[in-house]
Amino acid sequence: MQPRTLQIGPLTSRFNQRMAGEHGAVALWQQDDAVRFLEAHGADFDILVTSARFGCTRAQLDLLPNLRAICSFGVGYDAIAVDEARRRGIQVSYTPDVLNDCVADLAMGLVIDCARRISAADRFVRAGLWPAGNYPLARKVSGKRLGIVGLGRIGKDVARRAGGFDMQVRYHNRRPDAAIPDGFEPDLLALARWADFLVLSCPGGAATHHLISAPVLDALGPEGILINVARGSVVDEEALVAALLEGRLGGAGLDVFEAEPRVPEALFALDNVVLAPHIGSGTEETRLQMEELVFANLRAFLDKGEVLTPVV
Ligand code: 8YV
Repeated sequence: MQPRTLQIGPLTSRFNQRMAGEHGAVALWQQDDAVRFLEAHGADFDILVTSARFGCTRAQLDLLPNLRAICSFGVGYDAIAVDEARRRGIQVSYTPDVLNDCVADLAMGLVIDCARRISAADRFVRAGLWPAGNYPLARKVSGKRLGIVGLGRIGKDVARRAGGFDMQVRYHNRRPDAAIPDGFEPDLLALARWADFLVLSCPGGAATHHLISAPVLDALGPEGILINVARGSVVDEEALVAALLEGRLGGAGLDVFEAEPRVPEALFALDNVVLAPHIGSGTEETRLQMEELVFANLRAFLDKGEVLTPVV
């Protein structure tokens, strides 16, 4: 009997139609009451398709007693109850590597936008303010000091890009990375004190929750700029807003937020803050590659009993 697939939330219409057409996936989000549906039919499903955004909670897993695989669209899996999945022997796949370039590109774009105030300058011109006087001087990027929190696949691509701007790069990890032995900074506060830009590219989840605390923000200081392309949960957002409003932090480029898509409205008026709606992997090319990798993982599980890119 064909294993039964449940898709937990809508992705692109192309993805949704393909998953329904190729795998007969049932759309949980189209049910009148998702919990009632899982209580009544959860035992029917072998495979769950989800994303970094929709995840899969422990409570949802408990209502899927016969699940054998979870295939997620995205590289972050902090919204998936991975420990419980492992305990039950459920394979979990994600979509690493295919989105590294786009997320790293966005990180550097936010560095440059924040330092040179490009978005703010665009608003200045559109508001008709240029005839009244020149735009204020901004800050240089090339040759400055860039700190990276989380030197994983994406962090290494950020470091490579920063080298192209002749930037000095140091990083904070749980341990030094053999590929880049120099530049390891075991003390996050010391890295924040050193850096002109602090780029967050670490995983989300309990281990990094509020890792960027008020003391770290104060160490980065009134000349420092925070860039977050990781997860909103990595930053104490209340402390971040206070530091920006009180001028204790020089600026921020943010693609992720603790309660997204809700964003602290106190940030809206700040010209030293760039706000993006979680678009790190949001390009046609990359999202198509992520989609293909989800389908390849699902196909590999069905044909050989093993996903291709498991969360380890
Ligand atoms: C999401 C992301 O995948 O990959 C991740 O972890 O945060 C994004 O690329 C995308 O927003 C769909 O949920």
